[in-house]
Amino acid sequence: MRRSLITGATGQDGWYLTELLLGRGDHVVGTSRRPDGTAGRELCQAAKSWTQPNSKFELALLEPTDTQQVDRLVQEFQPLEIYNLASQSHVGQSFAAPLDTLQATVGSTLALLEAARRLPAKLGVRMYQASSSEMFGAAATYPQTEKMQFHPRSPYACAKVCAFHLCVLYRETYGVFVSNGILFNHESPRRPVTYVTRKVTQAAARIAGGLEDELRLGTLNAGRDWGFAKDYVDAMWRMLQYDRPDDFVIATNEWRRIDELLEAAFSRVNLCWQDYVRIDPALSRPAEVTRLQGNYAKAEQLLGWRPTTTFAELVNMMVDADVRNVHDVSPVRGP
Ligand code: GDR
Repeated sequence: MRRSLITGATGQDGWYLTELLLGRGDHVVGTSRRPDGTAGRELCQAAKSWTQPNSKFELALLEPTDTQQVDRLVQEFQPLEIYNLASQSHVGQSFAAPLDTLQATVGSTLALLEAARRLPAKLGVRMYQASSSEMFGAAATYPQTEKMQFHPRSPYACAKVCAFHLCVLYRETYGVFVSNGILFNHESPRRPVTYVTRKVTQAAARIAGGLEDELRLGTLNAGRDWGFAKDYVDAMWRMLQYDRPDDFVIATNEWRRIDELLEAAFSRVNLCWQDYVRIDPALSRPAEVTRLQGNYAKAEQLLGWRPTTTFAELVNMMVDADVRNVHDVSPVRGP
């Protein structure tokens, strides 16, 4: 049985990746800081239905920045594939907690790189690093490719740039097979409501259901390249099947402004977003990234990867899920 390790398994991507790997017959160990919390319980429950006769799932407690804990788990489990998804992944919150963000992102990456390089070479471990389009930040040209310079605009992005370069360093210096996935924004009905897409789709559903009467956003003056998270975890997996480690942009080649997101979501429930959306400066960021748009040509050429879901299909999927579950979750107040 192939052994795979996923750190930060209870997040959106961890769910889709666990599903993919269990479907392929892997023995998956997912890690979380709070495996007994709601997200952990829900993931374990869902994993039962994804587990095949030949696959297996366990959720383990792990502090991903604790080098000893990480090393112990890696040496004992001896995974063939490691997916490092653990991080403080909210860009807005990174301004309020810059040091925590840096420590969580850089510390977890370094701990895994060290553990991976100490594994016997004959095992041939391969590691995936969750790098981010936020590293491009204030980039002046579009669309963004693997060759472009980084210009981070948040503590989150600075931390991701550092982790990215650590991976390149360990690849070049110690021969660790580690690939950076420079993923642009990727969303789904499993996205937490603290991110703008889900905040918008949930608000559209709640307003249509008469449960809310306004949506507060930090700014409309930004746009992103939004894809479907399930497509993006498939790209992670493909990176580790490729014959050499490398860095790949994963994106859709298209970008949409936030007002286009609002239009798509609110029109799905026959509402006019201009009647409900208010700008709240308290929700804006000290520094903003106004346009991210990726070019996935390299991933298509080398990995055979391309996105399968359009922006309109993604938004409709998310709004429809929020309409179905409109009474299940409470609205988000913060950014
Ligand atoms: P992002 O995602 O920062 O791109 O990072 P997010 O959805 O948080 O923001 C996207 C854009 O929307 C603007 N915005 C708001 N955002 C939030 N969350 N809440 C608001 O009320 C709001 N109003 C406007 C933001 O300012 C921004 O311009 C995501 C994360 O998943 C990262 O971990 C990942 O690395 C990148 O995507 C790729």
